[in-house]
Amino acid sequence: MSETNPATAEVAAPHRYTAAVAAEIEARWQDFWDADGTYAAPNPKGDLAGDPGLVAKPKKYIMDMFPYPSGAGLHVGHPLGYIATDVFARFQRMTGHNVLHTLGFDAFGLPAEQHAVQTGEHPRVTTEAAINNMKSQLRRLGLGHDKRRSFATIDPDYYKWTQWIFVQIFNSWYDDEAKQARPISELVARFESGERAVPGGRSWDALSAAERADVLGEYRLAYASDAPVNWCPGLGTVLANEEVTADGRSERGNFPVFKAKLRQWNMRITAYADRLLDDLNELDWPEAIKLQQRNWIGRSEGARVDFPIDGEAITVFTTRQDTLFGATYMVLAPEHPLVEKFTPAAWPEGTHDVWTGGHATPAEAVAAYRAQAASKSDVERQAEAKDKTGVFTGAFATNPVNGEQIPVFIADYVLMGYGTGAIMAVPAHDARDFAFARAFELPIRCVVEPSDDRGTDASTWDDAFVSYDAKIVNSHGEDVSLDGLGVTEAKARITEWLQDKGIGEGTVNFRLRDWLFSRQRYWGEPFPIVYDEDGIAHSLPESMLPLELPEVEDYSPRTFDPDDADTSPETPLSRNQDWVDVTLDLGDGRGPRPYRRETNTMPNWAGSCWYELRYLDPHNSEKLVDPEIEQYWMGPRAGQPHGGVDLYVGGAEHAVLHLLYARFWSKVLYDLGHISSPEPFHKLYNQGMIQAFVYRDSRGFPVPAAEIEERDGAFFHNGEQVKRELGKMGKSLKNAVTPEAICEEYGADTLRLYEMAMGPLDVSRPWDTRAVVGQYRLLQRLWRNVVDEATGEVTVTDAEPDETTLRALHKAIDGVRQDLEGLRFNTAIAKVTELNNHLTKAGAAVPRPVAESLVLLIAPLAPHIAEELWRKLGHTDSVVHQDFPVADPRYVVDETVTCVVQVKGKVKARLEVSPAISDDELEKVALADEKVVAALDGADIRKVIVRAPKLVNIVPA
Ligand code: ANZ
Repeated sequence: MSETNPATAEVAAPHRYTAAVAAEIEARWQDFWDADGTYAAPNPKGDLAGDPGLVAKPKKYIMDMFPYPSGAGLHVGHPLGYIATDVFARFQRMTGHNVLHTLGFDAFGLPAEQHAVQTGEHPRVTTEAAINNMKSQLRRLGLGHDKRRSFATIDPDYYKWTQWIFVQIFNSWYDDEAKQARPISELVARFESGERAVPGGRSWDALSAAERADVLGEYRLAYASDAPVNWCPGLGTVLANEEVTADGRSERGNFPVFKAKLRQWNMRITAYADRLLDDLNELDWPEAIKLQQRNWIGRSEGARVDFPIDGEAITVFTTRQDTLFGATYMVLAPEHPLVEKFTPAAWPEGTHDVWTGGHATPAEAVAAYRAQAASKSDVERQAEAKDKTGVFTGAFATNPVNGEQIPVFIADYVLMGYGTGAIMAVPAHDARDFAFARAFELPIRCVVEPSDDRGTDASTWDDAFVSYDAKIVNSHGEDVSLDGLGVTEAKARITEWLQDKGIGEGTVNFRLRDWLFSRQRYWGEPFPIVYDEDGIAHSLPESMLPLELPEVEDYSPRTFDPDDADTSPETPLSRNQDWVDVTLDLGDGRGPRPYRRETNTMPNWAGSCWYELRYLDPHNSEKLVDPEIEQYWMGPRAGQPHGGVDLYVGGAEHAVLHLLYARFWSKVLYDLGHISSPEPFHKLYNQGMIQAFVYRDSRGFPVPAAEIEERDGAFFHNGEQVKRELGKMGKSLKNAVTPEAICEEYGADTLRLYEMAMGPLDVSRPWDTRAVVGQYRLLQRLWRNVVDEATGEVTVTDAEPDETTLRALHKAIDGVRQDLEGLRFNTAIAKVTELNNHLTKAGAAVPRPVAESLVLLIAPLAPHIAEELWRKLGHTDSVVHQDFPVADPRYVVDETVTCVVQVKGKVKARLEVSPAISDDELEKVALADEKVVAALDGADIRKVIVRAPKLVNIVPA
């Protein structure tokens, strides 16, 4: 279609769909939808109860990963997922569902706090300003959110319940027999009655309050402990492992991170390792994400084996107990508590020089090596490629299967936090042990028969032979032999033998660690915890929640010289004395007493661990969530045995932490009877990223993408040629495009269509502002098919649609329905475009039922123009709750074409086939035809020439 000069076009076509018309329509319908409550999803009860007719429908709960309200606002890359869920939600509304779709804000966090540190402005002020800015940006996109259900995690009404959940977790323990969390009071009752022995063997009555608190601390699902943590003096805070880079520095700020022991809150997520793993099977998540969760949880089946030493034992964890006869030395983590105990005063007679590291005594060698290891992160210590370092402790332990005395080393490739912190080393069959044995001239003994031609003399090998599917050799002792067994049988045999002897047992080990749950920050949820004069932690009663953040003078944690490991954290909250030291009556019968508040705050993840529940019942001040309402939206049902949100869309970067933490909290709340769904998100979908072109000048600096000129495939900025590459969109790369800019130029419906048309939703794609106009033209043609551009009158006719139009319409309906259901929005748009083009080409007034169906088809994608045209077509109720068109199957089946089949150049058969049939398919059909078979009469075929769909020519031999 030729472009007309816009100036003259306006005169000739005053009612054309233009950016100005779009702006007017969009603002008007957005106001209407808000005032009308068009997107309000009724609950079965409570203050959001409404329309029982709607509640009787099947529900769909469609959710986005909520945004952090950044001061920079949104660029066009951010709303990709929000538009997608909106299209899907609108489609579900039109196919008979009561749809819950809303969006809140994940608003605690570091950027606002850092801004506060720099400017003294309260983080709440900047955060709320950012929220308001984002809300207006999002409103302009026409997202059909139930705004009554929106909230921010910083709202005291919200974090009251985050704190309340913390209290529930604190006051529960994991009952390994029942495999579920239970109230800690039940455990106390069992200790009191003697039904369960108190660890340490004393009676519960005989313990002091502090001793009892210590015992319970070993069971609580939220507990404080002196834990080795990642202390970052440069940031003044402790970091989770995931926040530390592979080279042992802070992900944010790039400061050194040290191992230190600090009293910290932890969540016992490890108690749920098995359930977190097993329940993944029932979830409709991308396999890649499930795999990442499985790896993170890291379940290993193996054995614990005791190696006797000086009348005691060092216990190792191994997944290869079948290789016990090949263990020629042991390694303890440098921090292992038994190291001192077995380290002799002097090097034993004949100690190898390379084993001592040049130190005069074992104690000296150990101390020096420990200092060196402490400065490295776990990841660095485990790096495969690195040279293996370590030192002999001077001690020998006994290999229990053959009585051999084997030397005990410390080395940093063994981590204290995994297994037992001690290993038996089998250098012939483990790559790390092999490298270590070579470096320290230790014996290497083959016990798994190599499948290649290297032979069984391991002293001649270049690397370890690693196999789980081979025969065990060289493995017989006085009363046990594994020779000739496969790996699996050997594992079973030796485990049984160890168990019989009482020196080992089969065991399962997890890579997952407990979740470090405190931060030395201001802008987070305060802990609902106070300490009494004995230092015992008590949770606050519900009546004291929310515990609001106090005002403070200074928002910064105290930071230190980044390289000074001998420092410890000081929290911003601890500086408000009036808030910290309080007299309270906790309602526990002890009356008013002085307490000191916990001054750490919760980590960023806390607020996003349960927000899917708050959307359900957002104003409930009595309960976390009303059970009936939770059951309605989240409860288990056919195909969703663990319940959960029907569709959760967000970036793949949240594959592990957020999703794992949220799953954990759901399980605890489920165990304690507060909710009916043990999983928060039934179906998960990761949208791709919108990328953008970055233009760099000759010095490599990005120049503003908006100022680039393109000539013959080259790019210029102010006359200078620049280089183009693909990168992230954002301010720093000077290529951010705001949704407002696109809305202004074309309207929100065009922006929505463009983002959805760019490609499959889960694939990343480059933004191209110049291509947006394509979708604008689609909407202009759509408009023109319904509205006369000169008069503004509706042009549809009451004449019956012809057969080809009916076919085009019903094929579109059928395809668009399937595409929207399958989140294939790009192909849905292609089908709508095809139909629209068909109508444009037909050139005549569009029959009313066809026009109406077309408007309904595009309504989920471009809701404003659809609402406008729907009303223009004479309807008085909103397009939002109309039924989505259903295809008439008579018009969907393909018309057929006649295919001529020749044998030796003579026509032998005519077949009715689909015009879309492939050459292969057509050949098969032709060869199977009775008349063709008869004509061939068993002759061999030399050649078949196929020209689908019309001709097949068979040449017999
Ligand atoms: C002997 C052995 C022989 C091993 C062999 C492997 C191969 P996954 O599968 O990841 O659980 N290991 C145990 N604790 C360790 C620690 N704290 N630090 C470093 N390594 C540790 O790995 C289990 C294996 O990793 C264990 O099995 C142990 O080495 C090592 F041919 O024991 B194995």
